[in-house]
Amino acid sequence: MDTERRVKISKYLARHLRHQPDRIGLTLDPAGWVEVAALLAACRARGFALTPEELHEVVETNDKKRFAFSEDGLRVRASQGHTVEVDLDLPVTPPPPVLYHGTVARFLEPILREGLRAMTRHDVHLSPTPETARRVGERRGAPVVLTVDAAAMAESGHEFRVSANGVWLVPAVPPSYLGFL
Ligand code: HQG
Repeated sequence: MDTERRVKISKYLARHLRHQPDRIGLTLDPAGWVEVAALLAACRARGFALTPEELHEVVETNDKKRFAFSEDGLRVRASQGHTVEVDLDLPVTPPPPVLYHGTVARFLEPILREGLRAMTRHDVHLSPTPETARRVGERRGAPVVLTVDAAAMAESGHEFRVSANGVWLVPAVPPSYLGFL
């Protein structure tokens, strides 16, 4: 499969496994899973046919491992990034001492005033390295990387979780834990 097709399938899956499952008549279970067979049928019915092999290739080779199969291989879900209500059922996990958030200058004033908020997603997304955070910020313009004192946050009871693809998730980051790289 060429890169263009892979990206097209990845975007289609992200749209329907994170944001608008009902657009193609799908219902996610409470943890965000959908039967592979139901997903393929729904895609086909909406004129976006893909083969089981293509689905496997996209899930396995995705640059950010955005999707994952269940252990039995019968279900698939997005690993994070949902705007629809899901409970990914991830365990609370002690974070590394420092995490990073990539953003852009125009958001800094509200971020430093009110902290990082989840906005349309479930959680604030934090990166384990400054490089990854920079790439996240670059989606919107010249990146600005903020540090998050995750050790101090965890110490005062904030709950961190980590997605299957290594994104750290926390409901919010108060401004006092933020710093500049
Ligand atoms: C900003 C991509 C104003 C925040 C990436 C960000 C990531 C505030 C934007 C994943 C704010 C939200 C998530 C506040 C936060 N006031 N702006 N108080 N608090 N913001 O897309 O972290 O390709 O929901 O800085 O790689 O950019 O989709 O979050 O700029 O992992 O798999 O509000 O999305 O992954 O934007 O990106 P987003 P994000 P995928």
